[in-house]
Amino acid sequence: MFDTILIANRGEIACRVIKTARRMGIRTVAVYSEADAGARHVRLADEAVCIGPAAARESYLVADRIVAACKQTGAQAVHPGYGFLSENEEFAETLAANGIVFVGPPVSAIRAMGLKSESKKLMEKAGVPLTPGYHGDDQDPAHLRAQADAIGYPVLIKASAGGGGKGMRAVWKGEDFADALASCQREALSSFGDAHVLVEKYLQRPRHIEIQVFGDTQGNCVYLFERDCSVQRRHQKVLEEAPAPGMTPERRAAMGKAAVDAARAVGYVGAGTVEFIANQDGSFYFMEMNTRLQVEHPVTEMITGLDLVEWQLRVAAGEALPLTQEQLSIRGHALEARIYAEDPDKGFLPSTGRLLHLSPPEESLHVRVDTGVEQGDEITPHYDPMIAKLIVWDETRERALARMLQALARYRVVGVSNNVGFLSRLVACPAFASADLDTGLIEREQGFLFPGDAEPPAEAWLAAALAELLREREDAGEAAARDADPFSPWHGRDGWRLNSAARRALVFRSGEAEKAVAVAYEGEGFLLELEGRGVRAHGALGAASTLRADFAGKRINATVVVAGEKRHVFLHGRAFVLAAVDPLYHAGEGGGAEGGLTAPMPGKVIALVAAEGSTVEKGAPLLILEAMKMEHTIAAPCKGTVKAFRFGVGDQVADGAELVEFEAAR
Ligand code: MV4
Repeated sequence: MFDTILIANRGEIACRVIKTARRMGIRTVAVYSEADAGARHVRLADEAVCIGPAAARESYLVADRIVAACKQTGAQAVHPGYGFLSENEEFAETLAANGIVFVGPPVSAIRAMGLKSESKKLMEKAGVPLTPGYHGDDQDPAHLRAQADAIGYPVLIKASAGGGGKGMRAVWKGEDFADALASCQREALSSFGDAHVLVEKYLQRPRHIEIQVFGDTQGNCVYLFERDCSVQRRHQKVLEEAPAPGMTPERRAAMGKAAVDAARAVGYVGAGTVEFIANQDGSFYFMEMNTRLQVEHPVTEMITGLDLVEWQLRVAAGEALPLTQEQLSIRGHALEARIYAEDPDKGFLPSTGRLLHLSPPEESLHVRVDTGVEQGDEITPHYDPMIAKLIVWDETRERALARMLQALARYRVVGVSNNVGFLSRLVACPAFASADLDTGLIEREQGFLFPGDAEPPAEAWLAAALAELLREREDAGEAAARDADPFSPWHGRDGWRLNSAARRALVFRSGEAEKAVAVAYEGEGFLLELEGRGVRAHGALGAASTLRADFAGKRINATVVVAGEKRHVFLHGRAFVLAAVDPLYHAGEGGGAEGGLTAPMPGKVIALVAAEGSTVEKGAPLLILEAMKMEHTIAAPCKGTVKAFRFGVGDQVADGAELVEFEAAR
C-alpha cells in the first residue's frame, strides 16, 4: 500500500479522499490554487503544495505541476477525484511515465470509453444491449430515412461526437425526417467538427439507471448494484438514490451482468460506472461508461456499507477486490442531494460570496455531509459552486425521504443563494415521493417546484421580531455589564416607562410585503401584535442563532441569522429572508448627514437618549418619539456630534419638525 498519495482535486471530493486515506494510515498531499489557500482540503491534508493561480487551467489542470508536487513530496500515487483530469488520457500517461500510480483505469480503457460512438461498437460486440437504432457509417440521408422508418417513430437523431444531450433531435413522423437530419448534421459539424449522426428509437419518459462496477488487476470484476439518477436538470444530476425504485432482483442481475461485460470488454480496472437509459417497463440500453469515481458514489457506499475510495486505493496498489460478488448485498435505501450555491429563482444562476452562516445537519448513521467548505469560506466564481453533498440512509425509501427532508430543513446557509429550499420541494413533490421518476420530472413539476415568492407565514415575522428583542436584551445586558453605571435605567430593555409600559414597532419587509410587529413589554416576555392579532411571546436565543420560541403557548424552534439588515429565518424546514426596516432609522437621511434630523410623522418626544455635545456612532439612538401609539427611535445617520436637541421630553412635534442639530464627523 502507498505511504503517500496526492489528491489532484479540490472541494468536497478532495476532503472525502483525504478522510479515507487518513483512516488507512496513508499520508496525504493536497494541491491548491492561490484562491484555495485557505480551503478545507488544504487544512485536512498532511501537506499541501500551491500549484498556481485561481484559474483551473493554470493550476488543477496542469499535469506537470501535479507531477512536480508528487516529486516534491514523495507521493507515489495520485487520486484524480472527478472532473478536472480524472478522465484525461495524457495525464494518466504522464503519471505512468514518471513512475507515479494513477488511481483509475488503464489509459486504454479511458480511450475506449472516451469516444461515444466507438464505445457503442465495443458494447455491441460484448453483447451489451444498445438502444434499438442505426449506429453505422452510411450517412446517406435516404439510407438514414429508411433506417428511421424501420425503427418506428418517434426516433432520436444524435450527433455521434455529441454528448450530454447536445445535438439531439426528436422526429415524430417520417415527413419531418429529412429537415431534422440536415439541421442535426449542420449543428454537429459546427459544434463538434463531425457531422456523423446515429438514429435511435426515442425513449419517452426514460430513466437514468447506472451500475457501479469495480475491477482489479487479477481479472476480478463485480458490480455494486445500481443508482437511479433520473432527477436531472439540463443534464446535471440533482438527486440520486440507491437502489433504483421498482428494480427487481432479476433486472438488477441482468443490468449488473451487462455492466460487468462492458467493463471486461475494455479490461477495466478500478471504479467505473456504466450508465443505462431505461424504459418505464424496465428494458434498458447502454448509454456510456464513466471511467472515474462518480459524484454520487456515496449512495452506493451507504447501501453496501463499503468505502469505494478504500477499494480504489487497494486496487491501485495491486490488491485483489476485497469482496466477491456473492459477498455483496444491499441494505436499506440511500438518497443524495447536491447542495449548490445557485439561485433557483434566477434560472439556477451560480451565486458567489462568503458563507456568513453555514450550519449543516448533525452527522449520524443516517446522515452524511460531504463538504469542501466551512462557515466563513468563500464560494468563488473560479470553480463549481457546490457547497456539499447531503446523503441520507434508512431501512426503506420512505424513511430515507423523511430523513432527507429533515436533514435539508436543518441545512442552513446564509451568504449565498442556494438550492436547499428547491431540493426540499423536490423531495416532497408527489411524483418523486411516489417514485414516478423519469428524466423530465423537474421540467414537468415546475408548478410545484417553483411556487413563486410565497409570503412568509406569520410565525416567521414573529420569530424575526422576537429574536430582535431577545438580541437587544442580550446586547443591553452586555453593555450594562461593561458600563460604569450598570444599573442605569437606559440599559433597561424591559420597556419600563414612567407612565406606562413602552410600545414600539419592529418593521420587516419580504419582497413586496412590509409588516410592523407592534411590541408591548410584559415582564420577561412580550405581547406581539401582527396584523391585529396579539400573541404573548417569550423565548431564548441559543447557539448558531437558534431561537426557541413560545407563541401563545405554541413552542417552535427556529433559526434567525442576522446578515446586515437581513434576517434569515429558518422555520418548519423552510427558509425566509426578511429585511429589518426601521421607518425612522433613515429619518436623518432626508436631511443629509449634516443638519437636523426631522420628525417623519407627528408625535411626542418621550425620551432624549444621547447627551447634547456627545459624539455618537452611526445608528446610535438619539431620541425616542411616540407616534401612532408606538415608539420610534431616531438614530444617528452616521458618526457625529449631537449639537443640540430642538425639543424636550413631553413636547409635541409636527411632521417634518427638526428634532436634533447633528454634525457629521469629518
Ligand atoms: C436518449 C433519450 C431518449 N431516447 N436516447 C441525454 C444525454 C445522453 N446521456 C443521452 N440522453 C438521452 N438519450 C434515446 N434513444 C433521452 C436522453 C435524455 C437523458 C438521458 C439520461 C439522463 C438524462 C436525460 C435528459 C434528457 C434526455
